[in-house]
Amino acid sequence: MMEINRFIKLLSVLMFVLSLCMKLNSVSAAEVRSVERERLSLLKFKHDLVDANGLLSYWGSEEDKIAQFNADGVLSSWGSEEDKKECCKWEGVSCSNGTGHVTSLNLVFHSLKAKLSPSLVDLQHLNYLNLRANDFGGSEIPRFIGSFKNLRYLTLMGSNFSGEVPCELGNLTNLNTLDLSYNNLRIKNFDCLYHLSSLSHLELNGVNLINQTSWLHHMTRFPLLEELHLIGCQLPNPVLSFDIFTNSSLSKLSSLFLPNNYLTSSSTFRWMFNISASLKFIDLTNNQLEGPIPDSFGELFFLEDLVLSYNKLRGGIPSSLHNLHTLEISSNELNGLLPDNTTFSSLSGLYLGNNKLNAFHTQCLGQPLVLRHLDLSNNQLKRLPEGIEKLSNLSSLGMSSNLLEDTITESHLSNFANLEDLDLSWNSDLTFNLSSDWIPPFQLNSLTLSHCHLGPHFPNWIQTQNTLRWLDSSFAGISDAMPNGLWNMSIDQLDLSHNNIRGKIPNLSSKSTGYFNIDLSYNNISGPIPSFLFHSEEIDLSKNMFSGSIFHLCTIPKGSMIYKLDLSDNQLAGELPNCWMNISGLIVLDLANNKFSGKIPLTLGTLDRLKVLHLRGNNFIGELPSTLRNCNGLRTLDVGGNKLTGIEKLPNLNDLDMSSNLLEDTITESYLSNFANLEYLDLSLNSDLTFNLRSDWIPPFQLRLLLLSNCHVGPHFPNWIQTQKTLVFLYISFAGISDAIPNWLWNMSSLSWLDLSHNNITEISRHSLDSAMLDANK
Ligand SMILES: *[C@@H]1O[C@H](CO)[C@@H](O)[C@H](O)[C@H]1NC(C)=O
Ligand SMILES: *[C@@H]1O[C@H](CO)[C@@H](O)[C@H](O)[C@H]1NC(C)=O
Ligand SMILES: *[C@@H]1O[C@H](CO)[C@@H](O)[C@H](O)[C@H]1NC(C)=O
Ligand SMILES: *[C@@H]1O[C@H](CO)[C@@H](O)[C@H](O)[C@H]1NC(C)=O
Ligand SMILES: *[C@@H]1O[C@H](CO)[C@@H](O)[C@H](O)[C@H]1NC(C)=O
Ligand SMILES: *[C@@H]1O[C@H](CO)[C@@H](O)[C@H](O)[C@H]1NC(C)=O
Ligand SMILES: *[C@@H]1O[C@H](CO)[C@@H](O)[C@H](O)[C@H]1NC(C)=O
Ligand SMILES: *[C@@H]1O[C@H](CO)[C@@H](O)[C@H](O)[C@H]1NC(C)=O
Ligand SMILES: *[C@@H]1O[C@H](CO)[C@@H](O)[C@H](O)[C@H]1NC(C)=O
Ligand SMILES: *[C@@H]1O[C@H](CO)[C@@H](O)[C@H](O)[C@H]1NC(C)=O
Ligand SMILES: *[C@@H]1O[C@H](CO)[C@@H](O)[C@H](O)[C@H]1NC(C)=O
Ligand SMILES: CC(=O)N[C@H]1CO[C@H](CO)[C@@H](O)[C@@H]1O
Repeated sequence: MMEINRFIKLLSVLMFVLSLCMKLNSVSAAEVRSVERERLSLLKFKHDLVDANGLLSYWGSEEDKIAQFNADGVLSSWGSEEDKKECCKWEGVSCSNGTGHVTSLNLVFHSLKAKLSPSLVDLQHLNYLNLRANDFGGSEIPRFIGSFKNLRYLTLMGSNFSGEVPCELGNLTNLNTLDLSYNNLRIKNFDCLYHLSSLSHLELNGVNLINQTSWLHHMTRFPLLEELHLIGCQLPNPVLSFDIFTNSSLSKLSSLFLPNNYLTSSSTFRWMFNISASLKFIDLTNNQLEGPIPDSFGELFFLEDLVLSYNKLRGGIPSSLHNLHTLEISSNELNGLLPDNTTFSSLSGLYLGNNKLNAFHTQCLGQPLVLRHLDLSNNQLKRLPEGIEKLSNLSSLGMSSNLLEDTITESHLSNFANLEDLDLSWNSDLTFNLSSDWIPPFQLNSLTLSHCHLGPHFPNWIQTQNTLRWLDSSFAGISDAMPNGLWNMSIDQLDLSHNNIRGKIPNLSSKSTGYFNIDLSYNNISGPIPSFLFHSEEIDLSKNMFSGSIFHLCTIPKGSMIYKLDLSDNQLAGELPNCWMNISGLIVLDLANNKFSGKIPLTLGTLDRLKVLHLRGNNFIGELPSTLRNCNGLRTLDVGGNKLTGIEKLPNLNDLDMSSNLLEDTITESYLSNFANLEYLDLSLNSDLTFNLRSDWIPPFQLRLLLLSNCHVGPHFPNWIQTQKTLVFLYISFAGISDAIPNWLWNMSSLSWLDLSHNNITEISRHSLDSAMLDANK
């Protein structure tokens, strides 16, 4: 049997070699050997990897133990089993069609943990190496990187390399694209890289160049450079030596990305217009530019896109920029208009949000109307831009947070056939007067009209928006019933909160999708909560008139995505369902101030992500379920104002409110010692709750708030309170204390609110009286 197996194995190996030879029949034996060396070198590389995602499981063989170790990985195609012999078919590996040599290795985004194995040197025909987003454990880029003579494309972005970039990298004279971004690399010796004479695309984002005042000079040594990315390099202003300008060595540079650096106007505007006449794209976001935008941008004849956001530029936009396609100058201090003697006829995107513009007109935008995106949000505009209705090709219009006082009518909007995103929010004097049967010419994606006068009637035209995904009409003065059609729309973020919306939500039993986020809080919506709303992730229906039970919460599918459920301040009633294990992602649950009754269900204890639980102001009876102890993340538990009779130890609580219940327990040290992180404790208004704590007890917590009024605290003054140096609120009225007020109380420096009324305290020591009078005099 063994013999036969061995024979079959041998045969198949022979056939494989034969087939390989037939395929490569034009290739010499030396070539075949060198291809085989490449294959072994890849297997060696795999051997050195720790495969976080199990990616490499297919690379390997019986001899190669790694195979088992990586049983289910993505690189499962890498192996030396018979069916995996041909490494050109391995995941991420490509070969030359003619010779079979490995020419490309693409292991992007695999979180592989490794060192670069020297065995890779055998891949002499490699022209493409992409190791982006892996983890090389903070190792240095190995010197042998310089031996891949044919490499044209090299990306080590975000792969956890550190240390000095080796000089040998400069040997890659065929390199076209080099990306070393977002590692922990230093480049001390730029000179070694000067041999990279074919470089056309260079990215060094996140490399700290704070001391490289010659960075611009270095760049001029790459004469074929077309695209340069130096984002977040802490770039200083460059030293401007004469030869930077005289030898027009950057004549091909067309894209310059320099956001998040320390470049200033006085320096930048001296070199930018002279280093290359072919610049098409410039991004200087978040530098230290200030003062006016220079006219000289006009000398960059090919400039199409200019981004100057997050600087301190003032004034207006020079007419020399009239050829641009996109102009972004958000978050500056602009206060000037577009020049009205100039036509910006090719502008398709104009982003001027977050400046100090107090007027804007559109006549300079010219014909044809190519403007697609206009953002003027966060300025001081009182009027809609004159002629805005003529911008009929607009796709997005953002004018939120201005001082608009206009009345929006159909004539403003009826040319916008291509509008997709409209944001006019936070203009509290902006009014809408649109007829209820208006049918807009557009189909929006997003509509944000919060904090405007949209009401009093519900804007029915919204129902014509079949593609609407995001609707925010909160704080919009709507005082009307909701149209049923609203619930059939494809919206997935819906905010109608803080209006006066009436009516019921239809029970669309056929609807199985809810919302990412639905906020209907602060309205007057009544009737039961339909099941489909529970298919959402973040649900706020608080401060309405919803009634009925929430038992149908149990009909939602297991593994539901709800993480916030706020149903507080409604008229909901009945017992709580006991199916909380279906909503295991819940973090915030607020059912306060309803008419719920019965026991608090045991399955609440399955919510191990729960942080905040409000059940106050209902009619819950019995004890807190002991399962709540499993909610390790629970920080806030508010069950005040119910008819609960029992307490529970919940070690991680920050805030415990069980006030105004029917608690009958005796509180001892062994109970309170469980709460190491407690800051707020309210057990007041439990007339059968008794405190029995030793006078020398030292609690594990430092409270800010302690409310024990209307409990049995006395007759002795609770001395342990003197250990609570952070206490601000202390209320112990109606608590049967008859001891004298201790002196230490007057030394509690953070205490601002104190109520000891209605006890049987007859004596205040001389010292305390003095201090108290001192305090009163202050
Ligand atoms: C190599 O072969 C593949 C498939 O036959 C083909 O898609 C590809 O274009 C070829 N590549 C070259 C460089 O000839
Ligand atoms: C980089 O490698 C070091 C050393 O192994 C490790 O401590 C660190 O977490 C890694 N960083 C990242 C972002 O993977
Ligand atoms: C590669 O570069 C290093 C340092 O720049 C140099 O010493 C070495 O001779 C070069 N190797 C080859 C093979 O060109
Ligand atoms: C820059 O130079 C300063 C002063 O010489 C030095 O302390 C700092 O480490 C240098 N920073 C870098 C990133 O090289
Ligand atoms: C610029 O040209 C001069 C004279 O031709 C030369 O000496 C200098 O090295 C060049 N500088 C650059 C950055 O190429
Ligand atoms: C527009 O006016 C400004 C200043 O008034 C002037 O500098 C600019 O050359 C004019 N542009 C055109 C195109 O006339
Ligand atoms: C309107 O925008 C579309 C999409 O960008 C564009 O193709 C079209 O040319 C524009 N219309 C005009 C009149 O410029
Ligand atoms: C709304 O527009 C109509 C005509 O379109 C007009 O009669 C009415 O007075 C306007 N209402 C307000 C409040 O401006
Ligand atoms: C919602 O859509 C369904 C199916 O398209 C339809 O039967 C139903 O009448 C619609 N309901 C409302 C309230 O528009
Ligand atoms: C909604 O309708 C379904 C099916 O018609 C029904 O089972 C369910 O009880 C209703 N839910 C509510 C809250 O009325
Ligand atoms: C209050 O104290 C006085 C004297 O210490 C005592 O006679 C009286 O019974 C106490 N009253 C209460 C309600 O504890
Ligand atoms: C050194 C040099 O050529 N400087 C020029 C850079 O560009 C500005 C504006 O175009 C000119 O005024 C400078 O002479």
